[in-house]
Amino acid sequence: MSMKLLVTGGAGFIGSNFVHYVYRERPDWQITVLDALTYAGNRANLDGLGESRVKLVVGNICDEKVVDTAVADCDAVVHFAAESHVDNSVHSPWPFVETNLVGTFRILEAVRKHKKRLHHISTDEVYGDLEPGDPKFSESTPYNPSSPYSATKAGSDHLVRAWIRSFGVQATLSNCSNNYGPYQHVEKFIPRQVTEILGGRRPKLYGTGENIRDWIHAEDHSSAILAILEKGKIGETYLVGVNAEKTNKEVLQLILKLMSKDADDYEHVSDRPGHDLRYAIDSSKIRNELGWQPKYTDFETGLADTVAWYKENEAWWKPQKEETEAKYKELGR
Ligand code: NAD
Ligand code: TDX
Repeated sequence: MSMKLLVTGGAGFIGSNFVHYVYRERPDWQITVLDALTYAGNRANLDGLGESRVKLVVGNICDEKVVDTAVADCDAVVHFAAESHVDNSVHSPWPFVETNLVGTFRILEAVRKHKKRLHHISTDEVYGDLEPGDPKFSESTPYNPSSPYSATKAGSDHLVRAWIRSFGVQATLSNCSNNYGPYQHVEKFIPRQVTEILGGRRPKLYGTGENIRDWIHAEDHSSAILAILEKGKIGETYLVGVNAEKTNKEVLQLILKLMSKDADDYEHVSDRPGHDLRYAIDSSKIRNELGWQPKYTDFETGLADTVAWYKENEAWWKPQKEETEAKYKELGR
């Protein structure tokens, strides 16, 4: 069935990967991207997509009128738009409260009014962190967020569930683990390290580097979202991950190896306040109920593709780099 999709935050990292994925996989769908083009959004992320099928509306999800007009004109909304970087949230929380909570409220009110299908994108960080031996997060893990970022994402999930229960909004939710792949802003761990090395500097590990993240390629996250949009049960939450837990030190040393550097050619910098120790996802539900399967089951292959993308796309990341490192310098990291 042909569909008119509204993608909020579609000029950001995962949103744009999703738009490219849907463009390829569903050739008769129309896509409108609603994006404020904050420091994290980039028009260039949508380059190469035909204007007859993909339209960019530059606007803020906190703006009631803009959201109402965009939602009225679509069949379904996939809601990615958010402030997404934990370090920024610890430094300056207000934009997180505004976009992640007020913005999600605006989206919910518009889908309620216009009776549209919604898929809300969330994160594993809403569950807090795990000790190394603890069982992985599942759909029934209690919420226990640690940072202003994860607290506002948790709040947005609660709003979505309340709108489902109280108003019958037709929504699904997903909570995914750490994504990597093309178009990720250089403030994030993997692109920061790769572009530091490309710029002739040493990469930077927070604290001891023993913190564990569960890595998924953004293309696999995209295929999971499409599966939920098409086959997911209204009101349900699906956790998305590919069983790829790694310490930050392991990831960094893999990057160093892929870029032909010595394994100890990096710096330890001061740790993130409140730094979550470990995230890990049990994705049995989406695999068993929706038959979803990832493509990138080997992390090193996906990481090598990503390193190659940053090598080939210096013109894309160079303009973000100086300002990003200036912010880190202020934080002492
Ligand atoms: P990103 O920061 O790269 O992109 C966010 C996009 O939203 C940008 O294009 C930005 O311009 C836009 N935006 C921000 N505020 C806006 C506003 N008020 N109005 C309209 N647009 C606005 O983020 P990302 O890493 O692509 O994350 C996308 C979503 O996925 C977020 O909801 C995030 O919580 C979630 N998520 C991310 C990860 C990850 O590893 N990056 C993992 C799980 C879930
Ligand atoms: O320079 C660095 N050195 C370092 O050791 C940076 C930028 C990060 N780190 C560490 C902190 C984390 O343990 O690497 C890990 C990953 O850091 P980020 O890329 O900032 O990701 P994280 O904090 O885990 O959050 C990400 O995954 C979940 C996304 O940014 C969130 O939007 C998503 O919800």
